[in-house]
Parts: sequence; C-alpha cells; structure tokens
Amino acid sequence: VTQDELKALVGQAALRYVEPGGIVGVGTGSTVNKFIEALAAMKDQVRGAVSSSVASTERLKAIGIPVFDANEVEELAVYIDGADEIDGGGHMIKGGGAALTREKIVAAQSRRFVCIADESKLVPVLGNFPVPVEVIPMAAARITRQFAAMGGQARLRLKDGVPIVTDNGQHLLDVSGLKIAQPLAFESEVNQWPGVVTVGVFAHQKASVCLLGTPSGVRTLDF
Ligand code: DER
Repeated sequence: VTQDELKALVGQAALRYVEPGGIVGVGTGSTVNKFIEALAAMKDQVRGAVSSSVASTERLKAIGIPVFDANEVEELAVYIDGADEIDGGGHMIKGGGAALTREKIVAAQSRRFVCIADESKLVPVLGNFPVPVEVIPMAAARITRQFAAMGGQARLRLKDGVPIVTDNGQHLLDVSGLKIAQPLAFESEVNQWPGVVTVGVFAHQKASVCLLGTPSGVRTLDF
C-alpha cells in the first residue's frame, strides 16, 4: 500500500465526522487534499467551509464549496487537518505546508480537531521533524539564537534561495535537533518570544481524534 493510498483512506474516513448542513474547518496539505477530493462527493450536504490557507481555499472553490471567512462564523463543529508528526497525546508538529498560523486559528474556533495522517506521522516524542515557526522577519536572527541556546538549529525556509513568504507575509524558520517531551510547555514558552507569530507545535490545540492510515485499515486514536 502506498503512502498516497493511506492518505486517500483517511481522507475518505474523515467524511463521517462532517456534520450534514454544517460548515467544516479545513486544513492544509496533501492528506487534506484527499479529504477535499472525498468531500466533493457530499458537497451538497455541507453549507460550506472555513479554510486555513489560500491553497485549500482554491481547492474548495474548485469543487464548488462556499468558503467563509473565519470572522463570519462562530464555533465550527469540526476541523479536519493533517500533521507532520503526532504523539501519543494528540500533540502535533504542523507547518510543513507553511499554513500553521491560520491552521491554529481555525483549529481554535473548532470544537473537535480530527487529525488525518498516514502511520508514518505517529511518533513517541515530537521533534524528529523540524519544528516550523512563523516569525516577523526582523526577529529571525534573535529567535535563531534563542533556539540555539536550547540545542536547536533554526534555518530560514527558502524557495529558490529566497525566504518563503507566508499567506500572512511573514517568514518561516525550521528548527531541527529538538526533542519535545513537554509540548504544552514548549508551545507556551516559544509563543511568547518577541517576533514569533506561531510555533508549529499544536499542544493547546491538540487533536481530539486521529484517523491513522495503516496497511490494515484506519486506526482511530482518541485523545
Ligand atoms: O502544514 C501542515 O500543517 C500540514 O497539515 C502538514 O502538517 C501535513 O501535510 P501532509 O498531509 O502533506 O503530510
């Protein structure tokens, strides 16, 4: 079974968490893209979506699903999103797709976070995947030094040699060499460093449930 097939499996499985007639929170990434493809089959049963990125907005509109601004909607029943890593407590590293800030915003206004992931994402301790951090550009060097002081190596995310600019017009650092055994404390600490927009550790907005794609089917982990 390929990783792509595992992503399609969980993208399809996530449909059962979408309430008919509701507005669904939609994340970003290749696994979420499989969910959006699956959602096309039941698009007349949903009122619309709140999106976490320009990329997902474009895909939702392409299948005819109305996209609402986050400010137009009160609480969402469910938020469907992937993860770069997820631990046994439902804490995640996210941001591989550069959408971590809006993902955390939409997750915060959703009652349930349904994480969809292939089994390679489940880890005992977060940190093997470099932690994405959205930063205000002028603060990047100082934040890099702060991560160095805790043993992390922060690198500016580049595309064709130029810093990537997020949907919010900021830069991204990817921090390797960290072992995040206390995700809540780590998120609280880094979030309040001046110049940090969002740290790609989702502990305060952890998953409620994870649909994990495995060769023997979908494993449902409840947190
Ligand atoms: O950027 C993100 O947070 C994405 O959700 C990412 O973590 C998962 O992307 P993938 O489904 O393409 O692996």
